[in-house]
Formats: sequence, C-alpha cells, structure tokens
Amino acid sequence: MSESARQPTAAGLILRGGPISPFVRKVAMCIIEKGIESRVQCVRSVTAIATPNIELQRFNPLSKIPTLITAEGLALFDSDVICEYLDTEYPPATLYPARGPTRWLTLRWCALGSGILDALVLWRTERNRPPAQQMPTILGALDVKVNAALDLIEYELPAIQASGVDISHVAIACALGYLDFRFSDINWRSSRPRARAWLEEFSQRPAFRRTLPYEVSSPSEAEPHFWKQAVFPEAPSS
Ligand SMILES: N[C@@H](CCC(=O)N[C@@H](CS)C(=O)NCC(=O)O)C(=O)O
Repeated sequence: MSESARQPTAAGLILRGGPISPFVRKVAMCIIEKGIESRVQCVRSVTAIATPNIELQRFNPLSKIPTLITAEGLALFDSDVICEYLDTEYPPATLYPARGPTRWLTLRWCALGSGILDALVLWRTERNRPPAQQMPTILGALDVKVNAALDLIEYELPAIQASGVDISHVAIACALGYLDFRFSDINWRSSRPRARAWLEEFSQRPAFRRTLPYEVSSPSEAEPHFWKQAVFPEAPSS
C-alpha cells in the first residue's frame, strides 16, 4: 500500500463507492443499521472491471468499491471485511454474533448472499457481451448456481429469520435487491414464497429503502437517500 493511502483522515471514516454497487449497498446498510452515518464521509468513486480507477487504486490496488478509509488512515476493502470492521469498532456489535454456532450460521448465510452477488455480477458481465461472444455454458452454469443458492435461502429461511437483523440479512437483502434491479426478467419470487414475504418485510427498513440502487435519480424523494447526503466527488491526485 502506498504512503498516501495511509495518511490519517480528519473526517473519521471515508467510504468510497456509489449508489449502484450492491457490495457498497451492504456497507451503507450496515452504517444505517448501526446509526453511525454522521461518522462517515462519502466519496463517489466510479470503477469497472475493464476500467481501473487510478485515484481509487491509491487506496485499493484492486480498484474495487466499496473501499473504506478508517480514521487511522488504513484502507480496508471487501465489503465483508468492512462490515465486520464497522460492527466491531463501533459498538455495540449487533450484526455479527461473537461466537458459537450462531456466528458460523450467520457467516454462512452472509457468504450465501455475497456469493449470489458475485455470481450475478459475473452473469451480468457475460450477458452484456455481444451475443456472438457470450458463452452459453457459463451463462447456464451461473443460472444453475444462483437458483440453487436462492432455493437454499428459501429452505433455510425459518432459521435465517429467527434472529434479529444481522449481517446475513443485510447480505441476502442486497442479493435479492440486486436481482430486482438488474435481473427483473427473472421471477425469483414465484417458487420462493418465504423469501418473497421476508424481503417484503425487510424492505420496510430505512436501511433498505434509503439504499435502493439508482442510476439517474434516487427512487424516493420522501426520505434522504444514503448517496444523496454530503457526497464528495473524487479529487484527482496532485
Ligand atoms: N468482493 C468484493 C467485490 C466488490 C466489487 O466487485 N465491486 C464492483 C462494483 S459492484 C467493482 O468494484 N468492480 C470493479 C472491478 O471489478 O474492477 C466486495 O465484497 O467488496
């Protein structure tokens, strides 16, 4: 990591990201659930797999969002690392059970939600290629994996929802929300009534409503969107 990436910041936490990324959304939802929005300065960073962002790479060589700069100036990346950092360092820790079977079940379901997102992002990249370049075997395999993971969520939902809101709920809600945003052609609800009902209830939470993805304007003007408040543009390095 470069020296500049370790400079302490005066403003507390700095979150680099934007309103479309479902991985950034996980972090934004954690911040809202924990009530620590006032400690976070948001900086819009735009990046894509084929276009690395040089500014962002000063902090995260992988050029991925979310990237969080801690108050000590440490750049953290990968949404799951950032979410656990926030929950641990900004007590009370409510999103990650400390130990025992509950912890491992929660992390397992969180990995399921995050893994669905990984597969959906790959799927979208593949299906956005010109038709002649698309690989049907890859498209088919991603379809099979995403649907199998959704089936597991449906099957285990009574256990998943037995606890209060935790990181697994955040990750699964982001995965289902991303399906609705980018894969509206897939009717995942029809064979999964428990997941449908669960998301309907979960989507009433401010953390869900205020982080809905948007490309042009935020979906609701009635309440402030997470990415509409005090968001700073990325400053080019001198
Ligand atoms: N595993 C990472 C995935 C983050 C990720 O892939 N973010 C996308 C935006 S949705 C990105 O930054 N893509 C740019 C790239 O892949 O180079 C996490 O959980 O944070």
